[in-house]
Amino acid sequence: MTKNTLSRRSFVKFGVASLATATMPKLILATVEENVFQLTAVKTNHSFLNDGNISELWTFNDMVSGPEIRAVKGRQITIIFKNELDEATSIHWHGIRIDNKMDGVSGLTQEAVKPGEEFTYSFTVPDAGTFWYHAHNMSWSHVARGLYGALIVEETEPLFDREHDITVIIDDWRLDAQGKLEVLTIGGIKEWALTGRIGNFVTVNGKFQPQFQLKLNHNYRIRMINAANSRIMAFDINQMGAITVGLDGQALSAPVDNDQSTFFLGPAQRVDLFLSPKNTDSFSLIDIGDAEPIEIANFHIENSSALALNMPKLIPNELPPLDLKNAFQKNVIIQGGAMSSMETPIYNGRKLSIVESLESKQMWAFNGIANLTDSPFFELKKGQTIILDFLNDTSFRHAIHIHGHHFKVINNDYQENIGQPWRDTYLTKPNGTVKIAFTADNPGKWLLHCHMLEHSAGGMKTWFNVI
Ligand SMILES: [Cu+2]
Repeated sequence: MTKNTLSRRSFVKFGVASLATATMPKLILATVEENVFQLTAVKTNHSFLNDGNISELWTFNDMVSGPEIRAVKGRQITIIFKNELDEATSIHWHGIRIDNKMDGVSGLTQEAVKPGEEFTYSFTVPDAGTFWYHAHNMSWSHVARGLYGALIVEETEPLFDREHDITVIIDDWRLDAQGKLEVLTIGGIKEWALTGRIGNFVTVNGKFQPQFQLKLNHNYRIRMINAANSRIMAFDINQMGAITVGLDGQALSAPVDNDQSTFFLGPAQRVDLFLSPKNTDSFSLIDIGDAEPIEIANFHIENSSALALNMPKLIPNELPPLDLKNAFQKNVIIQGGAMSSMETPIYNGRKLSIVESLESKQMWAFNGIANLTDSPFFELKKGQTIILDFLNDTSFRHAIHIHGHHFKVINNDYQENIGQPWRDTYLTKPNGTVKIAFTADNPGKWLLHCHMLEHSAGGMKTWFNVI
């Protein structure tokens, strides 16, 4: 946490007044009809500390943490999007293996929707799981101001009712000394060159330290989503007695009984947990990813006469298998940022001077090239498998996200470990290497970028073509 911001302790003190209870997942307010939803981007006046200090947020449907959209696997859903802001924006449906035209990437798959205009998104949701949606035009600014929400795709046969299927969408906001959203630093050079924008006030479902009511021996699914611009969270879920059953919207082939004590949740990543309280001790959800642990929510367990029942079984979605023997291979070096061996990147076809790099804020790159180019980073035929061999040659961690596809980490010998989970976002370590593979079964122009949104805008963004 930077010195010029409020300490967390003072927020905890302030926060007591705004302690929220019974935070059920929000239902979308504007369900037009079955499988048709309305999302309107608007300005929202919001007091984080309930003390009269008002921040102007940008939200969907005037809700801090936008309305939760619920769909059923295999259905087509339609979202009528209206932009009532003063800036153009678009919506990306993170993790959905989607029709490329509907991916919502301004400048690649569509033009950003201008103020006062509408755009209708309509697509099939092929996978049951935990997903989310967020603005994808100037997302470093638009997401920091609140343009995001959960997108939950339910199994065709529901496994949990709504009371037992809990969404925990986590965001960090950067507040100033008055407790208002600090807008001057949105897009600041330090935000771009270092870790990205890290907030000092963490909310769950838009609320400060909400309390969830659970019942003894009942079975719950907890869907955790990291909606922060750049914060890497970490949790010790042994304290909750939970098991991991899904990552990035994809059910694991076998649940993980968490003997390793900590899991990381990088920007845009999701984890699904199963949880059945076995005693009535309340417990806190604590993010231990920062220097100081942050209590972000509390779970209160009510007594109940229910008998313990077996957890339901998740059925993994069907993803296109890997063909590693015939895979196309590409080396990718992640470069740039402060303390980097790369001085400046190539941007718009020309190597920048240091001054130009700072002025244009283009300071990150894949293989020396910052941001989108006219021709794709690589091109694949539909059905081809690709292996991307990453080296993170920077001093920072990066959350590498691939649009339209889910991938597996493969081992150093380029062999598939069948038990590896499917992911859409992978957290790389400084000086770390990782090989990932996916089968390009979905034609179109797809983005590949860091989900630290400042890094992405600062150049760590490219695209590939599937024909
Ligand atoms: Cu990054």
